[in-house]
Parts: sequence; C-alpha cells; structure tokens
Amino acid sequence: MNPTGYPAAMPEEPGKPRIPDRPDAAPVRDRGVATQTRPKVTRPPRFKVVLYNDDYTPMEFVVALLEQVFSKSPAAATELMLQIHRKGMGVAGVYVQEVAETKVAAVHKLAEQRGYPLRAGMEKE
Ligand code: TYC
Repeated sequence: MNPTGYPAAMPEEPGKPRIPDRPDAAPVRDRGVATQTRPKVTRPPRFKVVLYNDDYTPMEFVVALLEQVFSKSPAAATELMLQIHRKGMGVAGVYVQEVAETKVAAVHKLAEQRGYPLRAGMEKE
C-alpha cells in the first residue's frame, strides 16, 4: 500500500526506479471526495413471536402451525411445541414488527377457524 491508502494502480517492477507522480507533495490522504468509512445504518427493532400453552389446542395442530407459519422442520416444531406445553410459553420466531404482526394474526386466524383457544403475542427484543 502507498500513502493514498489505495493499492497502486500498477505493480512496481523490481529493479526499476520509481518515478513519483508528485515528487514534492505531502502524502495524499484526502482527495476531496466525501467518503464515509462507517455508514450510519440502523437496524429496525425485532420482535419475538411468543406462543402460549393452553389445555385444549391439540398438539398436532400446534406442530403443523409451527411448520406452516414459522417454517420449522417437523422435528423442531415438535420440540418447540413440547417446550411450550411444559413451560407455558415459547418463542416461535423473531421478526421485524410488520412480519411479527402478520404471524400473530395468522396464528389467531388458523386457531379460530378450528375453534381452538391458542394465543400468540409479541415481545420487543
Ligand atoms: N397443551 C396442549 C395439549 O396438551 C398442547 C399445546 C402446546 C397447546 C402448545 C398450545 O402453544 C401450545 N393438547
């Protein structure tokens, strides 16, 4: 690397004397081009979608829902369903707000269609 911070445009040839472009100039670090080395990027807040246990929703329904709505594998869906069943609640996924809201609405719609009391909620991460 050279004082500009950029790689040399041409590789230097060994043995050949180097002829500087600007022999007397101070090292060039800023050519007047606005550069942003650390762009200010903000991450939108994430929300956990939580499923709550109840005594009436069938286990198979919860497993199928975790597969369909939350893209869980059959094994992961079964494991999570059992965790919710034992502990009272569990995190089905983490999403930006609009996606999380859509997932919660999908859970409630599917459960209501079948007459099950399954509930979901959101928690800011
Ligand atoms: N507890 C329910 C049963 O025994 C199963 C269940 C699991 C329900 C997870 C809701 O979020 C839930 N049939």
